[in-house]
Amino acid sequence: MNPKQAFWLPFTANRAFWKAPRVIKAAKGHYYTTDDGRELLDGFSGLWTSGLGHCHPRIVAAVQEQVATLDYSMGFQVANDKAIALAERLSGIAPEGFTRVFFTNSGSEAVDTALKIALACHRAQGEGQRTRFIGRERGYHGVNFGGTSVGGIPANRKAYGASLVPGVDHIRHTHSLADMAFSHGQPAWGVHLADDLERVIALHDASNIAALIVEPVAGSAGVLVPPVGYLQRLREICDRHGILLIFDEVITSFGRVGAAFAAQRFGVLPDLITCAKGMTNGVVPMGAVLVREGLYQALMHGPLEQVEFFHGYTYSGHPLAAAAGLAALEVYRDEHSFATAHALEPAFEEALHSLKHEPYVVDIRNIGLMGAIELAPRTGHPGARAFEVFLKCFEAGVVIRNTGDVLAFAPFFDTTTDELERIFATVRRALEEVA
Ligand code: PXG
Ligand code: PLP
Repeated sequence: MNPKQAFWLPFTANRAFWKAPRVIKAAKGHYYTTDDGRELLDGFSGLWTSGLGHCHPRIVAAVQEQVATLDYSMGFQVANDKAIALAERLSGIAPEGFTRVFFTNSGSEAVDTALKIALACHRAQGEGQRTRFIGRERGYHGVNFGGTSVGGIPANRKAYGASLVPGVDHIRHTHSLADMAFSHGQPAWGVHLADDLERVIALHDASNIAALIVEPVAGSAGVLVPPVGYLQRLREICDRHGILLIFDEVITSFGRVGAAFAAQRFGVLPDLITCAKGMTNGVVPMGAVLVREGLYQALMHGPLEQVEFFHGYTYSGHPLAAAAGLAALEVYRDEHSFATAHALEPAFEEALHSLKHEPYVVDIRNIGLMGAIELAPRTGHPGARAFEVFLKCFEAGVVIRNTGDVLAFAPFFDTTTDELERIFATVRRALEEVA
């Protein structure tokens, strides 16, 4: 074995990777620099993470100052000033009523934390039998056991079989090529798909169900945009049955859909929100669960010296991550970043949909600055065509993302029309070449 290949890459075709490694060594603004000195235009904002661009000077400065001031302090029974300040700021931009913030280090940890909060709150309210979770087909909720179990991407579940968390069921996903291909924004068709929740509730009985977890816009499965009225109907059904609604906003929060949270854009209030990625603009790993006051209060009983929620990570509220988060939130506010992102949406939509007649394109979907182009799979080799397009774009100096047979796009909030032009011209050429 070549010792240079000790690094096992996540969600990567490792053997293919090491035949022709793609290695980044620097980044600034909208561009990466590779180890062989090439400049690449980033069409995916990191990994949905970095809407403000790479190495934003204010976030860099905040992290540099923090690391020399307080590197780490014990996070259990002791707090640091930056985590306290960030929780207050997050609660300030969250939808009305989300008064409490539990910090994690990733979206996956935020998801597993939210699932545990849901169980603990039901139990504290005398409904300890509510232990089942409902997810959705094609949902992605990270890779820990809870998130993998409520997730609905078959490849992510296959290797773990019956060892996933028991008591989980899934409702149908919302995508239908026949009924909504090439929709701009929210599809007009499909609100009735929310009624599938009633089927699953009838099967298990509402009294056994703790929570439903969905992404407001499914990201990893290839940008599945909720049909008009769909999220509202999920909310109504959950309310009717006392089921908590968790919005997994790891991708959709902090400007990606032109608002602080997708809950605000779609006008639907969940009970718990998970977020990560854009919280620090991707600069330091961090996630969080935002919790409504009533749920928090449900756990705040018993003797004062007693721990109310037996859960937490060594690095929950890490001062470096919190400093990065505070700086990111300040930039979002000072530069009106969410409005900037919202303003770019029409140009992005137009550029994306201009590829409608290119070879193999069977669907194009978008909302906010999330976009997907779905390709017809190559017979016997699912995903191969999109992977080739990704490779060709990378060689041509543009970074996009492929998942299955979907090409995904996530421009920066201030990506220019020239840059959009370049991204999609590069994809167009790549599609013609794989033809
Ligand atoms: N929930 C959602 C909705 C996510 O999108 C996670 C949880 C997990 O977060 P962490 O920080 O543990 O990765 C995510 C992460 C892609 C892609 O290509 C998306 C994610 C991660 C990697 C790739 O769409 N989302
Ligand atoms: N494994 C061991 C042996 C540990 O001691 C700890 C934390 O103390 C963990 C796992 C969990 O690590 P973290 O708190 O960073 O999630």
